[in-house]
Amino acid sequence: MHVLQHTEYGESFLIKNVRARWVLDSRGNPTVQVKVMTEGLGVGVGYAPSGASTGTHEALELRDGGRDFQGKGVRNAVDNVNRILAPALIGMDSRRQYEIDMKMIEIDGTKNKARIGGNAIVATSIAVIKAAASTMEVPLYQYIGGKYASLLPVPMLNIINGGLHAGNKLDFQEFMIVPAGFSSFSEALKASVEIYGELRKILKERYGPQAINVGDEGGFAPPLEKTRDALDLLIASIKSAGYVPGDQVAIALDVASSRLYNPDKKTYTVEGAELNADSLIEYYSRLISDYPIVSIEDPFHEEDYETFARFTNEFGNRVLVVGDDLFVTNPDRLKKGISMRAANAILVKVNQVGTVSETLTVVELASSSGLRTIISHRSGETEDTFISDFAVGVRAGLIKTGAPARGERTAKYNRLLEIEEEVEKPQYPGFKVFPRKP
Ligand code: 2PG
Ligand code: MG
Repeated sequence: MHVLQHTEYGESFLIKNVRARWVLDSRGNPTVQVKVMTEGLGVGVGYAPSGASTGTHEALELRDGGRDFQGKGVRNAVDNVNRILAPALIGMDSRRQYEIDMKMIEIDGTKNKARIGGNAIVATSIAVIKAAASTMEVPLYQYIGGKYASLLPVPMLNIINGGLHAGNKLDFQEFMIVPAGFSSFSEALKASVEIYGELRKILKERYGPQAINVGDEGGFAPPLEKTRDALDLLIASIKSAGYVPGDQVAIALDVASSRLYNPDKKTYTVEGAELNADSLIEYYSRLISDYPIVSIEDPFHEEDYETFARFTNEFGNRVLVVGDDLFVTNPDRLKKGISMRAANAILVKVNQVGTVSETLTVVELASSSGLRTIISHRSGETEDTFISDFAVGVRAGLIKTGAPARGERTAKYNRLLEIEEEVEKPQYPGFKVFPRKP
């Protein structure tokens, strides 16, 4: 409403100050933090998370290179916020998220946010939306989703880490438990924590104390080599905690298969064998029959829409086929995926595309096309809990944010516990967000 803009109330939303600095992420690497203040004394703090298994088509994370921080410094990204973005945003209405995000994109001028830096832009974008919510004095999830946003997400907890996230020989990157057979988020989280505790015990007994070291996302990184050994351990831990695999707790995988792909031979290296796409489908098919698997992320490499589509056609009524590196939260790549029916779910990471507005566009596009959305952390995270509020705000129904361990992961779960208590009538969708109960 036009009138609002010119009242005192409207003026309180004007951006008064934007300030960036470097802080540390969960791997101890520098990252960008941005604080935005409004005239009405609203404050929003945003952070850039950071991936290890990044998709080729992601927004560019601007790193300084050189000797400082082994080349991982973010001085340029921080300077770009303070010197270029700040003067452009000061005086703008913090509620005009889209306008602000488009302004940053225009200033950057590249396709992948390479000049200003995807890390600089995403931290600023998140800080702006938080500052607006804070000025309005509503919780962020309500600012995004309205007064009645009350759908808590089903968590997918990565409790055995492999691939690029761990120093073991597991080919698949993530082995997740999915506590879908409960009636509330807190009960589901409680079960997950108990299963995590049982897994710790079992690993220590079988493989010794070294086996309970944790990887980047708080999951254990035991010295395993075989996918089925990891899956058997999940089943054993679920049972040992007193829960029923499949009925109460299911399993999800992130294969992150681009890393296993050999483009010259067109094969994937899995447990020492060279598998072509067909053999890999066969391999997944046996896993789906033998274990209560409800979701497989990036089963094929990031350019192979065709095999994704074949797989979704055959198994999409049994599992979520999730595009992460395939879609990189990019509207154009998602559109292509939708037209080819390449997947039935998308992993959503704000920093892959680089702004809150573009992420909202992707979520809307996915939901309106019948795809499930899973809001996701990165392997390099901070104490920021933006994604918890975002997941509730957009009614995603699913969140992936690591094991129930390490502060940067538990911060997200803790925030969801808080939201569950705060909303009037919290809902937990359980197995409804999956094609079927395994
Ligand atoms: C993934 C993510 C998060 P990264 O592949 O899904 O788990 O990992 O942040 O390293 O890309
Ligand atoms: Mg992934």
